[in-house]
Amino acid sequence: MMNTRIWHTTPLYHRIGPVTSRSAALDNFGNYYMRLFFKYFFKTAQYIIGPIMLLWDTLTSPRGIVRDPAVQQQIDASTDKLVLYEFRMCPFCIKARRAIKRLSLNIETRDAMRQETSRQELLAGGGTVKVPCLKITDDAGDATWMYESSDIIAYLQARFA
Ligand SMILES: N[C@@H](CCC(=O)N[C@@H](CS)C(=O)NCC(=O)O)C(=O)O
Repeated sequence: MMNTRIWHTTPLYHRIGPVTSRSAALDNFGNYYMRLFFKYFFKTAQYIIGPIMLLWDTLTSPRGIVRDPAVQQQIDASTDKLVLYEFRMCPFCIKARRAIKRLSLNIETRDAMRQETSRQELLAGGGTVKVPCLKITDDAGDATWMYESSDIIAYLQARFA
C-alpha cells in the first residue's frame, strides 16, 4: 500500500532515474548527429539554392533610374565614400545589391567570404562578420558600419532616391 502511494506521488523523473541518464546519453548522441546533419544540409542547400538565386537575380535584374549626367556625377562623388561588404550568394546581399542597382548607385562591393583582407576589415571595423554591411565614411574620415539589409536600403533610399 505504502509502495503504491509512493509510486503515485513520486515524480516521473525520479521513478525512471536510470533510464533518464541513458536517454540523456542517447540525446547527446542524437543532438551531435542532428547538428551535423543540419550543418551539412544547409551548406548543401546553400550551394544549390545560391546559384539559382544568382541566376534569378541576373535574369530579373532591376532597371536603374536614369539621371541627368551632372546629377549622376554628384551622386557618384557621394557614393565614393560607401563600401558594401557582402557574400555573393547571401540573399540579404542580393536584396541590397538589387536596391543599389535600382537606384543606379556606383558603390564598391567587397566580398567578405572570398577576400580575407575584406573579411578582416569588416571584423575590425564593424565588430562582426555579418553581411551585408555598409561602410559609410564621412567627410572627416570617420566610418560608420551599418548592418541589416533593410536599414541599408532605407538609408540609400532616403539619401539617393
Ligand atoms: N537580418 C540580416 C540577416 C543577415 C544575415 O543573416 N547574413 C548572413 C549571410 S546570408 C550572415 O552574415 N551570416 C553570418 C553570421 O550571422 O555570422 C539582414 O537582413 O541583413
